[in-house]
Amino acid sequence: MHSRLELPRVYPVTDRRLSGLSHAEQVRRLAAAGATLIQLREKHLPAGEFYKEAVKAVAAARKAGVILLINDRVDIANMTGADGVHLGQDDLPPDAARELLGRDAIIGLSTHSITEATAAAREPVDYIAFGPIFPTDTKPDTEPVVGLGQLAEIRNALPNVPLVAIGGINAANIATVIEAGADTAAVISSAVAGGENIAKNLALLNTAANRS
Ligand code: TZP
Ligand code: MG
Repeated sequence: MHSRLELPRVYPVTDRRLSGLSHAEQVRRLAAAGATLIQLREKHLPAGEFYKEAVKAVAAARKAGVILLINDRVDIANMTGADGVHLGQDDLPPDAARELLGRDAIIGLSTHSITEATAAAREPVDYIAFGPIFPTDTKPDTEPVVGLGQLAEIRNALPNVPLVAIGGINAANIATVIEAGADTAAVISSAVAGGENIAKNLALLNTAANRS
């Protein structure tokens, strides 16, 4: 584990298709709605287009004073001056990303089992993400659902690790993931689906998360 990042309870992740908006516009709307930590997730554009979108999104994040992490692509995080990267198990390993991005970069790592999460805690990362907690349509190739029970087991095994829950989280169930031990819920569809609803979506998520 690298450092202790102050995680907000709600961590929105951008999606152009679900929102119908550019990443930069999603960052603006999410920041205006109170988000402080945002992830740019782009699975469909070629690298050059992804890079151009990321440049604009990083500028929007700077202007709004929010932290922006790039999903998967350490090179794009590096070149755009983003605050860091969110890595999957098949991306560059955390120590290589750390070497490229430097000690101040924020690095998160996705895990899908207790074994992966325990191994991730030994890496130079700032948080561990765990999921999918609930079924989700947003990531079709996702790993099997892990559930609240395994989330609680990870919290027990790794009491001090900054822990992000992901997958199928919405205003109706966000309190349960916080109660099971997550510091934060990463949310895609319940935050950005139907871009015009972002402010309302975030308000509902924040109210529900902070009630627990
Ligand atoms: N990783 C595990 S589940 C998931 C990712 C990226 C998708 C989460 O999307 P949603 O819409 O919040 O369920
Ligand atoms: Mg990934």
